[in-house]
Amino acid sequence: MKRCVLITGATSGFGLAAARKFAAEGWRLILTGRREDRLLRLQEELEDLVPVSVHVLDVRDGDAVAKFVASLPEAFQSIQCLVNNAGLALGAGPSYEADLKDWHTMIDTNITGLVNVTHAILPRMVEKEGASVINLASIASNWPYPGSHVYGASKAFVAQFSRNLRADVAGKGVRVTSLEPGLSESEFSLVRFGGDQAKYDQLYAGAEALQPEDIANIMVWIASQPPHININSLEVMPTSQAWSNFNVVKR
Ligand code: NDP
Ligand code: 8X3
Repeated sequence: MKRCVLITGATSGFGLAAARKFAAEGWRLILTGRREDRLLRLQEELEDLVPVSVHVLDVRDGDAVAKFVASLPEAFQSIQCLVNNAGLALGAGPSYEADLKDWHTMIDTNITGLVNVTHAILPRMVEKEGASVINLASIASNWPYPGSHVYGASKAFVAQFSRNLRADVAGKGVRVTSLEPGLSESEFSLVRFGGDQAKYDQLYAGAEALQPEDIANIMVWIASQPPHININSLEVMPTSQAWSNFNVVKR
């Protein structure tokens, strides 16, 4: 039987592009997100290519995650790849001006949500030779920058959680990857800037940012490696992006 991938956050950006790319490679799809209209449109678009199962799911809700997994149709119960992609940043200002609710939402989504889904799915993947967990971390996992505070810290959790999972599943057939993209053009920044289109346009103008399709190609490449290869972490930036000098603030 063809392989099956579960992608969280498939209604936009990386997750949407990944759904299309995995489908083009013949993978069966389990797609989740909160926006049902987009899930249904995507199902309609892809179901001529491969079997597609869509589920409205807020990853922050542990009970809903457990129910979703328990209710998976039979043809979708054997999962070879989990893409833990659902996530967000809220706000780009300094920590001392941040909204505490935004911090909690990032922690609940990027950490608790990812943990909820992993806890529900990983036991089903153990002993499946060549299975893959691909966790969406970020360059913000590895490098500090002003305004990253809780977002970057939540992604540092994802990167370390990935390494720790990998230590546990060694010898169990499952690969784990921390995928760490840099500047990428998607609704991510609209969400982060509270819907401010002008700020979004300014960020990406002339930046030649990574596109969701670039990341989707990398995801499929990771999942398609021979079973004896584990890509532990993969940090990817657009060529236009690089490190800057250390900041010295003179008073
Ligand atoms: P998008 O905003 O385009 O997509 C985010 C996806 O996450 C949407 O499908 C959204 O679906 C879903 N999502 C958000 N909150 C929840 C929730 N509580 N429950 C379920 N689904 C949720 O962003 P990207 O595609 O760019 O980002 C995808 C991942 O990659 C994120 O984890 C992000 O942190 C990470 N990343 C992004 C980078 C970038 O520059 N764009 C760079 C590095 C990492 P819905 O709203 O329908 O629920
Ligand atoms: C998103 C990339 O640089 O905006 O994770 O934090 S960055």
